[in-house]
Amino acid sequence: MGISTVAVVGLGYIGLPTAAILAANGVPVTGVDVSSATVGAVNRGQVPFVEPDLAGYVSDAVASGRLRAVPAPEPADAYIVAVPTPFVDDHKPDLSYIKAAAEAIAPVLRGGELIVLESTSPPGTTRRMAEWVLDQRPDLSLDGSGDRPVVWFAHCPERVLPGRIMVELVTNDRIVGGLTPEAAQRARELYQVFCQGEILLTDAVTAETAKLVENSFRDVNIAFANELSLVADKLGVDVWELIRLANHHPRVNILQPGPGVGGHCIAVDPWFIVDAAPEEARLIRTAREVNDGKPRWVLHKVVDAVADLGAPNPVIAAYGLAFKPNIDDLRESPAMTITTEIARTFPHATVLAVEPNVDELPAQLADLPNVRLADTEEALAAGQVHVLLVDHTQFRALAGPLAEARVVDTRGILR
Ligand code: SAJ
Repeated sequence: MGISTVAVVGLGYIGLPTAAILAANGVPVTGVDVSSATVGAVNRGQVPFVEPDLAGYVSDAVASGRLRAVPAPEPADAYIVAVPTPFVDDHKPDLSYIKAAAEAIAPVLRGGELIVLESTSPPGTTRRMAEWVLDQRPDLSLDGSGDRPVVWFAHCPERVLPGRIMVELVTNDRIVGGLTPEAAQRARELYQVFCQGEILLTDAVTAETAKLVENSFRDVNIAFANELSLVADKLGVDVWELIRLANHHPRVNILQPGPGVGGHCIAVDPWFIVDAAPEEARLIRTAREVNDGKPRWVLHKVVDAVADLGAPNPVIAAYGLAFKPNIDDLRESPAMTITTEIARTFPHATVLAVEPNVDELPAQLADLPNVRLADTEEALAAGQVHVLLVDHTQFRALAGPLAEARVVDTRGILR
């Protein structure tokens, strides 16, 4: 077949690294994004978000002429769709970005192209994407029927861990599910350009479900740890010690409790399974509820600590806003939710938000009159109640200074 050119639709956390790694392997890539700011930034060789090593890949790819950002799809041999799949009210998946991508690609197809959906998607979405394309292009087909040229559709879910994307893009195994076996084969050829892991072929709906299952597996396991933190608190047991000891059993491996589960993947994807099989996915739903309930429980602990302090205008220091350690990503972050709720619950308090990975507060917090960004030294000196929300490496040094302080430690940093 030969894939000489690739278009990556959606230059976000997945699309831009994928475009850059393809370009680094010699493939001419157009990166497509509806945001003119993103198109402009990429064409200047800049990355609009923080991800280790990505900036170097993007600036090299643009400088070599192999990566070019454009506002709308241009003809290519293969398309990779990496657009958001959020959920709307009642945890229903919102496929509008995929539909918009499909409808933007359809007019430039000539027949013989491969279209790969990478966005994490509910079961059946690759088929719907194909329908959206072929509805616009009845002159093309899935299988050559009626002598119409074929377009090959596949799903290849991204599985890279934010913070390690440029490494895991190369080393992780990939699941490739085709709407037809030949589509899967062709998608494998595309991913072989940069993926050194195993490339496992299946059908599209199994690939879609596998990705959702991976993140649900992690969500259920984190929920177990979060539930244990509530149980241990009730029993007066130290949950970190409890888990450390239990994990000495050869077949036990409990994850770590925290303030809740954040990010745009693990807190979202399990709902796609619940939506697809609401009667059956009882454990998966409950895990989501347990994890989503954790910020409220932490807030109660802060309320108790402030009551114990008894000051009318307390200074509350919140350490960490990101959704996990050592990144600047604040999306769906339980630390953001908790800090916001602390400020709203205590309008007469001063809330010092410490987040070493950002230069300014996001609007959600900046709009609150009693919150400001502070550094660790100021928070340690002025804080009367200290709430540890993210285990950034810098915060490990807090165990000493906070040993005698009034602390709500959601991450076991003081241990
Ligand atoms: N967390 C805990 N306790 C733990 C582990 C994690 O509370 O023991 C929390 C984190 O603090 C964070 C959330 O869970 O708030 C999610 O963090 P994460 O590191 O588990 O995962 P993500 O969201 O950064 O990336 C996940 C990965 N999926 C799995 O590990 C199964 C990644 O491989 C996926 O590519 C990514 O979702 C995605 O894009 O779907």
